[in-house]
Amino acid sequence: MVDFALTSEQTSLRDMARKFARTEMAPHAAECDRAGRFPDEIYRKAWELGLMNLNVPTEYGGTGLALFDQCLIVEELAHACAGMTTSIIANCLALEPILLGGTEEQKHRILDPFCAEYHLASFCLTEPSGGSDAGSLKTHARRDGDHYVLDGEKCFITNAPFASLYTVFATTDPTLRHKGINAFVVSRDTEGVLPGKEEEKMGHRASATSTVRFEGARVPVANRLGADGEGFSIAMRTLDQTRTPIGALATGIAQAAIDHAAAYAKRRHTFGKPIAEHQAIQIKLADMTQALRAARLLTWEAAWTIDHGERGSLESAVAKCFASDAAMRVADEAIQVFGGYGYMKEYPVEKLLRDAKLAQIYEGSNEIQRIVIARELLQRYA
Ligand code: COS
Repeated sequence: MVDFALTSEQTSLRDMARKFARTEMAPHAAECDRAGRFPDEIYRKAWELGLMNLNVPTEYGGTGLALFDQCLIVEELAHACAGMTTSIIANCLALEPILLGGTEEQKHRILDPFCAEYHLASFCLTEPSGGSDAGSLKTHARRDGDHYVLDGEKCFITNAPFASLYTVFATTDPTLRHKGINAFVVSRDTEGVLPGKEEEKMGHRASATSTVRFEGARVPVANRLGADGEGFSIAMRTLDQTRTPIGALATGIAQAAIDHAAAYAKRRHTFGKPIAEHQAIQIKLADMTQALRAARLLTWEAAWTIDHGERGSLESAVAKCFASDAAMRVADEAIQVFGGYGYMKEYPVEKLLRDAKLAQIYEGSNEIQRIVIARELLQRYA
């Protein structure tokens, strides 16, 4: 039976995340956005409350939540600030390759100390020469005895300036394309690991993004995840898991846009009555509500599918793609409801549009999501 009712545990989790989002994150969202400030103190509090390593099982020191429950939390956090949420959930993305490809020894050796304290990790796949064509990455891994030597550059890496650990994808032989790719866990302390300066971004300005250069960085073979050449599969399986929470993040942005637009529509008067009483505004709010509810349900369906042991490539791509497109439309309409005020930084809705835009790009652009969806669909007709 399909049941849309949350359990009492899920309701408590959602309420805890909502309280944290509204009391700790929202009051600082505008200031961090304006200044491009990385609020480390808020991320530390999120870790203290168990809101950070959501996907890591408790036996390795994480929160150990099902994907569905992670999505409930992510939507609440993103309602307050999508940028902060990106930095809070970046550990889930960076640690997922260890959960998928690591041995028991690697999981305990790497995750136990990492999760026992407040630490940040970054997922290093994208490169300056191409993000969508992940199989063509150029960062090189040369085997040298019981080490690999990494050389190359990653870009657009969330939390990279502040991370103590990186999961890095590199190739031993670019001519092999995806079959030559390996995944490595690299400590920030390693000589030759060089995070770059923070990028100035359009949105998600409370999150830090930079390049990471590897110049002869020596990584023990013991830190390779999976078998030789398994790195691409680990990256793809990671993204299957982590695209669904991006659907939840986009849903949180859309919910915030509707909350702001509906409240404003009830207090703003034109032609002698609140604009909420004009059908032009009601139609906008109705369309925004349809998009929001569909985004949430597709996200929940994808999370449910993966929690029930399926790969969920199609479902997670649908959720991420639909919800981020929906968030973009809903944020755009929220600005329209606010009129000229919506275009002003003094009001909260223009930030939502800037934040929604990234959800259409990162963790695989929405064009890539459509490729994944079409390939998965067509396979079913083979
Ligand atoms: N799970 C497991 N294996 C997968 C997989 C998945 N979800 N998707 C693909 N694979 C496997 C394929 O089965 C194939 O394996 P075999 O060689 O054994 O047949 C291999 O990986 C190569 O797959 P494919 O031929 O589909 O690779 P492409 O080079 O065509 O690329 C896309 C596929 C476009 C889907 C991939 O490059 C991609 O996801 N790009 C976007 C990257 C991204 O999201 N970046 C954001 C980084 S985080 S901000």
